[in-house]
Amino acid sequence: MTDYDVFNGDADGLCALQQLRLAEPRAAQLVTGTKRDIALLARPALAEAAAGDRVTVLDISLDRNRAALESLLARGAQIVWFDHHFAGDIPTHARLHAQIDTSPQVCTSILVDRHLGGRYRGWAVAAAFGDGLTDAARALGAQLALSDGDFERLRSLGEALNYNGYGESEADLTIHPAELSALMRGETDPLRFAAEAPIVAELIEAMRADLANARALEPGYADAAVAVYLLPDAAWSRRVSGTFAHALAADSPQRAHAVLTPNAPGAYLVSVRAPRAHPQGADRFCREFGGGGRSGAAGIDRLPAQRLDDFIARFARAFWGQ
Ligand SMILES: [Mn+2]
Repeated sequence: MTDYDVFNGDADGLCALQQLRLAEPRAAQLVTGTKRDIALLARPALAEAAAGDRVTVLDISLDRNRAALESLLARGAQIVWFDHHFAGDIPTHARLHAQIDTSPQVCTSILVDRHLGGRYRGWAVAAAFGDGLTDAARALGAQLALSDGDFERLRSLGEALNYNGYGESEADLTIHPAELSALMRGETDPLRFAAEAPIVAELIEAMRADLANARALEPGYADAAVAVYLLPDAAWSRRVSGTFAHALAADSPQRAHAVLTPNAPGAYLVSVRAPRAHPQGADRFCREFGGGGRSGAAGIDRLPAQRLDDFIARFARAFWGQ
């Protein structure tokens, strides 16, 4: 019998697994990757999973893993699934136990916290901060009698664990999430982990250094209404692009921003943020280039380099609500 722990490589996935394995220790095979790598159930590591094997799946969309799930069920595996992403129809099956809740103030670690009756709640608070659910993190932490300083330490831990998941491939990450999970294993107190584990200070420093690199760049194009930044072809660029776009939007709420990062030969990954003051139109704009997203924040997966000038010209001309 083999156990598999399949989890998104961000703060939420890590902290969800942390709580479950504190409650029920298992020497499972870990299947994880970058934050953007969500097709985890189709990994070759699971190809042999069959009757008697137990598969725990955390913080990845059931809908995006449906075919692999059906195949695992057909092979007789037992599956437990916690998640807050779009799931579509959840198959009814005696060997599938799914706890899926897509409400906006919930993350996977909060669902696991509920399942365990709040036994390892500090880890769920860190995860909620990492997923950007500040209000949910504060509400959950209110039951723990945390000081303001403790809240800040859990926030910084959650953000650092989350930041480590960003990158185009596993080679871009400061530490592989499976290794990070192994360092966390057995620790009941996230505040002690934050204070004592050297990896936490390393992750916080990596995030600070990446952002400082990005902030040192001049925009490739800027006027009163928009700014476009072109990051160099480097691992730190691929880690920082989304965080940098977020920081720019917070700094200049009247401006629309685009951050372009080389992610393949002759192509860019593009993060677009509409002005914070009028968070409209980012998705519409990105669809012109085959991308998508939400009205305030959207993106393009592969912008061919030969369309760069056209992109900048149209971005500058687009109506951003001013
Ligand atoms: Mn999550």
